[in-house]
Amino acid sequence: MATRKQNYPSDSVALEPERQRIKPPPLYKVMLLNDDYTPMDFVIVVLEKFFRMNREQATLVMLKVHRQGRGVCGVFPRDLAITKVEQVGGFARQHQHPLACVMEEN
Ligand code: TYC
Repeated sequence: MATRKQNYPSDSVALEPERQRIKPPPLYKVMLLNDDYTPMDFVIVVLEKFFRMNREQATLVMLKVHRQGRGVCGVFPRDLAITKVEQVGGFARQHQHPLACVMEEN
């Protein structure tokens, strides 16, 4: 007896590429803001400690913030950006400096 492959009904096609495509998670810029009181050396330490910069990179970013008012320290997924902002804020408070660190969707 002849057998035939059954046709799949069109609504069983579950893996349409268009439907499967998902957005990549949003990224956030973590930025330092300038102020008149936080010592330059402290800002450099922050950039080395929390953003894994070497002395030279940290100095350039610190000077950019000092001259332009703000500067990007790194770009991270949301949870990591939140952690960086909290870590920098906590460290600055411990040392009684007003240094502000903020995040912004990239
Ligand atoms: N403006 C500060 C000073 O003159 C230095 C500074 C740089 C402060 C960067 C904050 O995010 C900052 N001591």
